[in-house]
Amino acid sequence: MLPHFIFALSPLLSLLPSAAAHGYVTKVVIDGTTYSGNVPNAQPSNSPIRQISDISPVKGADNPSLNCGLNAQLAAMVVPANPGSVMEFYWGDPGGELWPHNTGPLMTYMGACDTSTCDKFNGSTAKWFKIDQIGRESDGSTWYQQDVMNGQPISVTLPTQVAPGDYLVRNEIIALHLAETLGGAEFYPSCTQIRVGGSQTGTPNQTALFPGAYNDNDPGIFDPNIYTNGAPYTFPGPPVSNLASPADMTGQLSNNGNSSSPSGNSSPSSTTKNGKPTSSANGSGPQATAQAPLNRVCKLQKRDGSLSRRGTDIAAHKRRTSFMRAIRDVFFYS
Ligand SMILES: *[C@@H]1O[C@H](CO)[C@@H](O)[C@H](O)[C@H]1NC(C)=O
Ligand SMILES: *[C@@H]1O[C@H](CO)[C@@H](O)[C@H](O)[C@H]1NC(C)=O
Ligand SMILES: *[C@@H]1O[C@H](CO)[C@@H](O)[C@H](O)[C@H]1NC(C)=O
Ligand SMILES: *[C@@H]1O[C@H](CO)[C@@H](O)[C@H](O)[C@H]1NC(C)=O
Ligand SMILES: [Cu+2]
Repeated sequence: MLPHFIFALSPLLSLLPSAAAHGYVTKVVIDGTTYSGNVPNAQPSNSPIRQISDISPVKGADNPSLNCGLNAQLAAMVVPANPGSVMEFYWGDPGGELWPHNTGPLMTYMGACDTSTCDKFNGSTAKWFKIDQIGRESDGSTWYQQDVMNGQPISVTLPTQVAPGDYLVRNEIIALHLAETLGGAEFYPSCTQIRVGGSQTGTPNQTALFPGAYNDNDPGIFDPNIYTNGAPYTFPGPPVSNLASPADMTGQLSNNGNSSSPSGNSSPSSTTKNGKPTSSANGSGPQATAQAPLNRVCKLQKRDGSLSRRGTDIAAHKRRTSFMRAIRDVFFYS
């Protein structure tokens, strides 16, 4: 009985995805100036990006680490930005691997550091407002997260009317490849400390706390239809703030879709579109990563025979499902 059990499982075990393959913000580029991230669980560096303890996901919508990432620590720098500045967030892992997931939304929030400068401010009291959210591309099945997997940055334009002061910018990937199960969602928040200049007077019409803004039962977090192409997706958290709208209007340059509804759930658009970061206006820089080599972890044979990394999460998901089925079969039928 026992040998049979082990023989039945060993080929499946070897197919399970590595638990180590997640990620962190390796660098942030603000209006062309690059700031390296703090490598998780290493000596802290001079960076505006708050250090996390591990590249593993934050699990559970009420986890305190939903604030700025796993056990996030204050960062040393507060770096300059302006209303309308473009911030690009690069995700990877400490070994240089690209982001491994392709299913789920990309969202960005700001929260004023209103009781101290951001290098001393505890984000658990921050009043966050959403400045960007993107989900599936216009084909209805590919998520923009696929672009992150391809090495693209998440590019976000700061609100053009935002008032001066220190802010945390919370860039978040939610990986939903296991979201058919309650509690399966993986949260990856990251906070960067910025000091906004200028003399605008805009204030957000609506704010939220982290944790607090999400619930594990939210339709965009526990989503039995996550693998249904074309299924509507409901972003979790508050709607995109009133402040974000003007900036989003300027962020649509490379969006062939030419859509223009900056508020609402479907297409605020200052983030990566069609595989091109909206901000690399002259074609150099980040865009050069568009043809990044295929990641060995993620190769997948498409029906036409070419290799694609799209669907990796679906493949992993199906492997897990067959793994569970194998266990069930061993226990119930052998
Ligand atoms: C913020 O405060 C909470 C609760 O006191 C604490 O657990 C957390 O470590 C603090 N975070 C930072 C970055 O200091
Ligand atoms: C804030 O503004 C956004 C964008 O216009 C809108 O969707 C949202 O409903 C507003 N919230 C409140 C509380 O008025
Ligand atoms: C975007 O749509 C507007 C209004 O329909 C149109 O005038 C404009 O030419 C379009 N721009 C592009 C780049 O397609
Ligand atoms: C284009 O990018 C290069 C390299 O980053 C930079 O030196 C140059 O000034 C940029 N040109 C424009 C027009 O932005
Ligand atoms: Cu992961």
